[in-house]
Amino acid sequence: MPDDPALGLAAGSVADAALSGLLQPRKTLPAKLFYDEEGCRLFGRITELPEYYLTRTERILLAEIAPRVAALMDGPSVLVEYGASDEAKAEFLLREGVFRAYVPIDVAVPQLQQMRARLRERRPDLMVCMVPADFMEVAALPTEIPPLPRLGFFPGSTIGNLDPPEAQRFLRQALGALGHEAAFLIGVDLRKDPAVLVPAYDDAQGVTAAFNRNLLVRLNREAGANFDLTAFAHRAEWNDEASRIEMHLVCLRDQTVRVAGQMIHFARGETIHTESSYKYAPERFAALAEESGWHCTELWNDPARLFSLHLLEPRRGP
Ligand code: AVJ
Repeated sequence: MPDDPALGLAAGSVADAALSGLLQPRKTLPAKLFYDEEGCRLFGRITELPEYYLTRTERILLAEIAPRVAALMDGPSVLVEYGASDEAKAEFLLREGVFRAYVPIDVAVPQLQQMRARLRERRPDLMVCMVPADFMEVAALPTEIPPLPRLGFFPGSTIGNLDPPEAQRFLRQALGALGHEAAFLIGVDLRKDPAVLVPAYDDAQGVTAAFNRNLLVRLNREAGANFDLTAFAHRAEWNDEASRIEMHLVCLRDQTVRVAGQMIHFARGETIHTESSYKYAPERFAALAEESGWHCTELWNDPARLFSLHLLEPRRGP
């Protein structure tokens, strides 16, 4: 199997990641596998759906608070974005003029390169230092970044894809990478009425269903699988106890599927859990941040309380 430089994934790693999830008693697939080329395109369409309030609401909030965040940085700084597939959200902060360097971290190398080319045109004064990596694996930042205070930026409620212990590991590691002069701006989707949440993950046009099923298309192509796409249905459900939306692929009939040389049995009604999207009340997220070495200094949300942006600073004292 060829390497996939586009996604920074080594040969066989898609198959390995898929198999380790599918061989568990409760079958899962890692959400990061969604983002092949077609997955990125479908996610782009999701962000424009009427039901998917997240992206739209966060952009409005960012436009409003960017001057305040920039002012809090109090002088020349570096912007470090975790999971940056384009600079659209960072632009709200970059145009404030306090950032001397921009450090986008993402697995998608072509996207990073396009981003750097665009920024070189528009912002020749800005140093762009791309980090082609999975944001969960970045323990230190490149040494050529100027020694200025850093603002970490993790928009989109991507942190919601991590289970709380993983989110804590991520936050602690980011503290190590960003340093004790840092601040961290994080977009977090709010806990709310399931009547609003569920349609955001099960839209009327079926775009999210296609996004979910595209995982199987990808495994058929890249992991030697032979999934019958008509035998799996999209399901989005609210898990109130865990405070998360779960996406599943529901198996519609008994079948055996080959994946990377292994035969895997699926019973009718069994599901593959493909994504969790955690939703946090503000105080829950603040508590998680506190336990991870950070302190929540500012909180913004839209008037309808759909979405939140948290500004964190390293926690001082014990
Ligand atoms: C990109 C992880 C924030 O969880 O809302 C959108 C991905 N999944 N619709 C989210 C997603 C289904 C999205 N994140």
